Amino acid sequence: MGRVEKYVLSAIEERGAIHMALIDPARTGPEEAREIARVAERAGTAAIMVGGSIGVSEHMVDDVVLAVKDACKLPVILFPGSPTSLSRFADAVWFLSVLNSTNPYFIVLGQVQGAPVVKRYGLEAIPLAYLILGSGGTVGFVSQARLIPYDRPEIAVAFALAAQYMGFRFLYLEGGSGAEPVPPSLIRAVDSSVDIPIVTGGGIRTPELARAAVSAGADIVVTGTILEEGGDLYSKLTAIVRAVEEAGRSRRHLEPR
Ligand code: 1GP
Repeated sequence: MGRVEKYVLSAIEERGAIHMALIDPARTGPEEAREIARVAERAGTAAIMVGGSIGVSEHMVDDVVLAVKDACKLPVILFPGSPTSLSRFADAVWFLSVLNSTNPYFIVLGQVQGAPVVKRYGLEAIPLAYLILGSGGTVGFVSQARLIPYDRPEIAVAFALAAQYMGFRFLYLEGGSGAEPVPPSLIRAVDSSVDIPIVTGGGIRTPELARAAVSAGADIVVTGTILEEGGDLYSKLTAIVRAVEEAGRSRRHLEPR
């Protein structure tokens, strides 16, 4: 296990649950990314994810990653939508497989194309099973996912178990950027069936939604869209980070901070 994965696991253990900020280089340029990273670090975000499912080139990822690295000390974890959006300047990559895609490209062939690049760039690869649920948003469309309906938790549980038995070390329950968040009842069903840490994101815009996801069993909450909307980012992020960590600590019966 690499340095970033160890950091992520120990941050979950210490804080109960953690927040990660997702920057999509197709929607956020390096200058804005620099500001988001600075604020996110101050607000208590644990790591910065960089990636997007459409319109992202390696050059765009490089520029954003370099800006983020310059602005803060948080680890940068790539969240690639394709093998052409890897950056040699990042710390790690969610080495993800869209397990419920109908197209083998998104399950394994894109990964085959990207793996030698990951090796050449010396990126730490963190194996992640990626499930797209609900309406799935753009990523569901682009990755040709057979979307798991929100009222079919048993399907999500079966995928999650398969992911764990196949050796994936993290599981991402994705509702799609800007879409309806994954329901807490579904997160709870998955959490009670598997041991690997659960990441969730898609449509989480308020501390209440973040808290509900963690209380149901999410270990990592990812937000992207709210970072792009302007306003008082520090207050927004602080409130979300606090909600995530409070819910995590109480779920794990840790002392409040
Ligand atoms: C998308 O889950 C992430 O992959 C983030 O979604 O943009 O809705 O926060 P949002």
